[in-house]
Amino acid sequence: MTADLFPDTLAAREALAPGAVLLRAFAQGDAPALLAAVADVTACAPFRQMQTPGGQTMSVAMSSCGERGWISDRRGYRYSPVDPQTGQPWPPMPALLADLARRAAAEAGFAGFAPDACLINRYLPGCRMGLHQDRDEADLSQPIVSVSLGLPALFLFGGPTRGGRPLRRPLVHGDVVVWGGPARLHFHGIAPLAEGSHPATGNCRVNLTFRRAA
Ligand code: MD3
Ligand code: FE
Repeated sequence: MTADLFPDTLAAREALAPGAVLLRAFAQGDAPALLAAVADVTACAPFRQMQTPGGQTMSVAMSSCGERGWISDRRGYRYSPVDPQTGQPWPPMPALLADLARRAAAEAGFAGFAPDACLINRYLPGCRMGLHQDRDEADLSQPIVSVSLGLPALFLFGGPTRGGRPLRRPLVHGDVVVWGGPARLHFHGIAPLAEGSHPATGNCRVNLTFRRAA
């Protein structure tokens, strides 16, 4: 249905906030190849639930590809060139992923985006991500591109401070959002994932976030 209304070449664009551009269904056509690439990456760098610095286990399972991967443990949040679980460099970022991120960023006005990190988040029903800021990247003038695949999620979008009621927005299979400019440091999170089944992923949601970490 959405594919007919908004083919890849003419994705619906919606400004969620200054600096935050939703490109609805932008990745829909590429979704099968993206998920195949994710399966290749996670065969080498398996999904794992990391520890927060406070000692909690995150409900979301994560992996990464590219020159850097985001990690969390008792020592803090950071980017690492090596997967601490395998001791090996993260798998290279598949060209299809890097290219999709570059095209989406350009569409939102960020020409020349060259991500060196792709964080892969896997949500099973009940998994959530509390409100947080993404501020572990060296150059905060670079945007973040996020791609939603599989089960829908309720995205929570706050402001530059922790206070206030966040906006709630569904993100569905194939949606791409580019977060830059004034939205780059806004608080955001994901409400607990509802049970469900999606033809592309089964019982889970996969989110890719492309970053320039170093
Ligand atoms: C707004 N992931 O990995 S993607 C994360 O769906 C993260 O897995 C969520 O938040 C997920 O850090 C949300 C949407 C997103 C990503 C980065 C942002 C929104 C953002 C950075 C700044 C502002
Ligand atoms: Fe985030």
